[in-house]
Amino acid sequence: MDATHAHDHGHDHHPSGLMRWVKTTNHKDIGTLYLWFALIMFFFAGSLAMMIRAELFEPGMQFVHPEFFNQLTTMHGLIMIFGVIMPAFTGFANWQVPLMIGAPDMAFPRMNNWSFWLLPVAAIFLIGEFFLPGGAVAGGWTMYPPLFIQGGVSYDLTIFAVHIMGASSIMGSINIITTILNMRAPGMTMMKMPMFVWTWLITAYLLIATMPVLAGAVTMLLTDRHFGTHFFNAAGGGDPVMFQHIFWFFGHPEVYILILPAFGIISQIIPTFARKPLFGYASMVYATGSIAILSFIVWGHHMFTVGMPAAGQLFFMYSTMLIAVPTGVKVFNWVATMWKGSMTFETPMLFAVAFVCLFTMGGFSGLVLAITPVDIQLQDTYYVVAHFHYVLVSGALFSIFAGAYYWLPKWTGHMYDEKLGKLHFWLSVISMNILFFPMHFLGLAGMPRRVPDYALQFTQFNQIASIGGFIFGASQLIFLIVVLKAVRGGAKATDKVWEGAEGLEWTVPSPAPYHTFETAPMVK
Ligand code: HEM
Ligand SMILES: [Cu+2]
Repeated sequence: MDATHAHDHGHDHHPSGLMRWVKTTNHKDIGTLYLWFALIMFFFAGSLAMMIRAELFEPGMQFVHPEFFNQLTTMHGLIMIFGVIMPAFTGFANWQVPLMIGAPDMAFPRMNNWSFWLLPVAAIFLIGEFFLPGGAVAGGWTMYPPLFIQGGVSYDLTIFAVHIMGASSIMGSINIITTILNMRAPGMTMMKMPMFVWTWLITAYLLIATMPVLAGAVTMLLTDRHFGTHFFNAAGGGDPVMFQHIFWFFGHPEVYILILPAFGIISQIIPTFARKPLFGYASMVYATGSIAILSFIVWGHHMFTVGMPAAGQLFFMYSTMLIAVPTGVKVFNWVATMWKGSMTFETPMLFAVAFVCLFTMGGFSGLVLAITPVDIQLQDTYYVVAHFHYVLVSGALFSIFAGAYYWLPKWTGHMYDEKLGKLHFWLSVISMNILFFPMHFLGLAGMPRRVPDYALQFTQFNQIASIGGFIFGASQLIFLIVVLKAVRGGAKATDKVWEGAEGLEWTVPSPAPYHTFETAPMVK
C-alpha cells in the first residue's frame, strides 16, 4: 500500500475554487456533489411533507388550498424518489465503488460529470413549476392519464425533467457497469466483490432496463398532449389503463432500484460491527439477482382494481408473494451474521439494525397488500402510505444514514460526533414510528390517500402522525450539523476507521487521497 501512495504528494494537486466542482471528473468530487445535492433536496421535499402534515393535523382546511395540497404530495413523492434516494445512492456508488474494487476512478469520468450536472437542471425545472401559472404538477408521482394529459405547462416541464433525470440515470448506470466489469483490481473475482458493489451492479442493470420504459410512457403522454395522438385517450381509441401497465413495468423495478443499494450498504455495515464475515455471501448475491428478475413480473399488483381477469390477479398475487422468499434469505443472513458476533452499536450499526427490523415490517405490510382481495379494500388508503414509507424511510433512507455515518470518516478524514449521531438515530427511529405506524390504522379504517381533508373519526391518529412528523423533520437538522462538523474538523480518523472493517477502502488513508490506486492493489 505504501508504495502506491509514497509518490502521491508530488502530484496530488487538483483544481480549486468553484471550477473544481463544475468541471470535475474525479469520482470522489462527483460523489460529494451527488451527496450534497441529495441532502439539499431532502430538506426541500421534507419541508413539503411538513406542510402536508400541518394541513392534516385537523379536519377542515387550515393552511393550503386543495389544488396546492395535490401539488405538495406530487412534488414530495417525485423529489424524494428521483431527487433524494436515487442521487444519494449514486453518490455512494461514485465514492465507494472505485475504492472498494481498487480502481483509480470511474470508467468514463467525463460522462460522469454530465450525469451529475443534468440533475440540478431537472431540479430547477421541477421546483420552478411552483412559480408558473397554475402552479406545480398535481397529478401524483404516478402521472396517470387522463389527469396528466389535461394539466397546464407544469406537466410538460415534469415530462422534460423526467427525461433529463432518466438520461442521467442511464449514463450513470453505463459508467457503473463498465467500471465494475472492467476495472477490478487483479485477483478480485466477481464472487470476491463486496456486497455493495454487487447490489449496485444489479441495480444499474435494472435502471438500464426500466428507464427507457418510463421515457417511452412520458413521451406518449407528451404526444397525447400536443401532437394529436390518442395512446391513452379512450375517445380516440386509446386506453388509459395501458399507461398504468407501462408505468408499473417501470415502477415496480424502480422500487427495487430504491432498495437494492440499501441492501448492499447494510451488508457492509453489519459484518463490520458484528466482527464476523457476512453469513451466506453467495446466497446474498443470488437472492439479489432473484429479486431483480422477479421485480419485472409483479407490476400488476398496483392494478388489482382496474378490472383484470381473475387469472391475472392470481398470477400477480403469487408472483408478488414469491419475492418474499429471496428477501427472507437476506434478512435471515443479516440476523445470522449478527448471531454470536461481538457486536458494538456505533451510529452506523444502530441505523443498520433498525433497518433490518423496520424494513421487515414494511415487507410484511407489502405481503398483506399482495393478497388481491385485501388490496381491493386497501388500495389508495393510508395503509399503502404506511407500507411504502416503512420500506422507503426506515429502509432506503435509514440505509443512507447508516452508510453516511459509516464512511463519513473516510470521506472527511474526521470522526463524526458520536453523541449527536446517536441522538439523531434515536429521535429519528422513535418519531418515524409515531409518524407512520398510526397510518396502518387510518388505512384499515378507510382513510383515502392524497386527500387534504378527512372525516372527523380520523382526527386522533392524524394528530399523532403529524406530531411524529414534526419531530422527525426537526431531527434531521441534527444530521446536517453532524455532517458540517465532520467536514470542518474533529478527531483525526485512522485508515481503518472501524476495528472490524474489511475491504480495500480501509487500506487507503482517511480522507481518501484525491487519486487512489494508480497502481492496482493485489487481492488474494
Ligand atoms: C422494496 C421496497 C419497496 C418499495 C420502495 C415499495 C414502494 C411502493 C409504493 C410507492 C407503492 C404505492 C403505489 C401507489 O402509488 O399506489 C407500493 C404499493 C404496493 N407494494 Fe410496495 N414497495 C416495496 C416493497 C414491496 C414488497 C416487498 C411487496 C410485497 C411482497 C410490495 C407490494 C406492494 C403492493 C401489492 C402494492 C400495491 C398497493 C395498492 O395499490 O393498493 N411492495 N409499494
Ligand atoms: Cu410494485
